[in-house]
Amino acid sequence: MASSTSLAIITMAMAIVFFGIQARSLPVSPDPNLCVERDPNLKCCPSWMGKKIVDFTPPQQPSPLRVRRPAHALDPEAAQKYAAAVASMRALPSDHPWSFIQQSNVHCAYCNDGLLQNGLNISLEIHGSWLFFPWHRAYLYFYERILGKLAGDPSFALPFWNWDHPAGMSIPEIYRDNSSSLYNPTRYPKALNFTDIGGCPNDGNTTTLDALKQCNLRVMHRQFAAAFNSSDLFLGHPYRAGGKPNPGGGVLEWLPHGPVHVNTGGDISQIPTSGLDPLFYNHHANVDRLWAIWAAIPGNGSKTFGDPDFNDASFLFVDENLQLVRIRVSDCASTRNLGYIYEDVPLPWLNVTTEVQMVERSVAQTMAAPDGYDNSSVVFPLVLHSTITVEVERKGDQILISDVQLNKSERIWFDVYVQRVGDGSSLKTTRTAAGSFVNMGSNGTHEGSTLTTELRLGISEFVNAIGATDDATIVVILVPKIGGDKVKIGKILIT
Ligand SMILES: [Cu+2]
Repeated sequence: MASSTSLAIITMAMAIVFFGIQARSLPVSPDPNLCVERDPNLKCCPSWMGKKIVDFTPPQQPSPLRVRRPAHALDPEAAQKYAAAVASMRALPSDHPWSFIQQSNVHCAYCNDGLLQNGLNISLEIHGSWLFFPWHRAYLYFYERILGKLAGDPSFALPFWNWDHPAGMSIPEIYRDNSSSLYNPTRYPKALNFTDIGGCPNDGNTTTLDALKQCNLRVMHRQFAAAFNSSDLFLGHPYRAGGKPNPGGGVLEWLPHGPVHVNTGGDISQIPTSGLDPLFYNHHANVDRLWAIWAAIPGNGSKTFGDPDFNDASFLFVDENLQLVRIRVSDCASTRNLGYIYEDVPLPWLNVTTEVQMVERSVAQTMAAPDGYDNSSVVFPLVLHSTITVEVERKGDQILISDVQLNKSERIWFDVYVQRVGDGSSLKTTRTAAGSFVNMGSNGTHEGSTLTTELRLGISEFVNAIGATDDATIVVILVPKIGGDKVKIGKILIT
């Protein structure tokens, strides 16, 4: 009797310890008093350190609902008002929290190892995890309201760069006039003609602009398909207080988000300086819009806000009343809650079919033995000096490329293809791109830290496309595009 009582007590104590640990919530939040200047040339700690903090309250209804419109379709009056507001922002003293430079610094401080996690001496990083979408939503919210204040227009709405529509697949006109506040001289001239959202380079191989745009639509479709039914795939991996930065971004953060930055060039192509290009905010408005589209798919919205460490993660921003505001991820659950919506525009990528390439076996199987794939020649971990081809056992419908090691400041880009294991006699085999890994890097503005992250891609649609639905193994091909010799791959699994 005595022993069973003590057993029960021990069990209870263990349960308390166990559930106590389980229940301890660990949402990420910034330290309001600490920021480290990592780069003397790019002082980006915000001017609000140490100020009194107020909790966010959503805009009162019925304040006007702001309607964000595509930048390429903005009427001249709206474009003029927007440019004038950004000009007012640029004219403010550089230490004013609303100034253009301070607005840019906010992004830099949250991503260049500037701000620290509250009470912990660890950098806070808002890229490469589930914080990516909500942080940028909150950031644009305050940016838009400050512009509205400067414009004297409470219904002012930030336009979005509609690069997922053929009409928006280049730098919109309103950003091109070099006398406008919306101009930035560091962009690549070639981005004026066409914006490659990832994998559709204007390199002369694709003959017409229309063909390039169709390629973009296929990429857009592919990326959405790779993430549409999973919040982990779409939003990115959990990132809790005390956790390592960059546990792994969502599929769309890698691409098209990354390539649109990189391919536009100049300030916007590097994380710490990207806020110095006005186009940055409109690029991110489109990223935010894609989140809203994804969340509207039945079932996805509720998947998003289940974990208290996600819901309660919080950020600090200066608002349009010059208050320092703490906003939680749960406040960002819907754009309506934040007083804005996106104009409904067509989604021409929605019903595009997944592209399957026929590849000469000799090209596709450069590392393969005549009777199959010789995995023994690929030993992990490996540096991605050149294309690698591995046959992987298929346990599920997600590719996991894990223990990807790189320096945060380096620009890295590799593509992932899936290919059917063909019979030995066939001369051709089918393959399709399943996604990409893109780290924008910071071009040495700050030494950067080493990070270990992972890329996860949903592949059911691609497996169907190559006709490998019943296959027990799939061939995975990694093709380095930028900085392959600076990235190490830990392992590849299909889980
Ligand atoms: Cu970005």
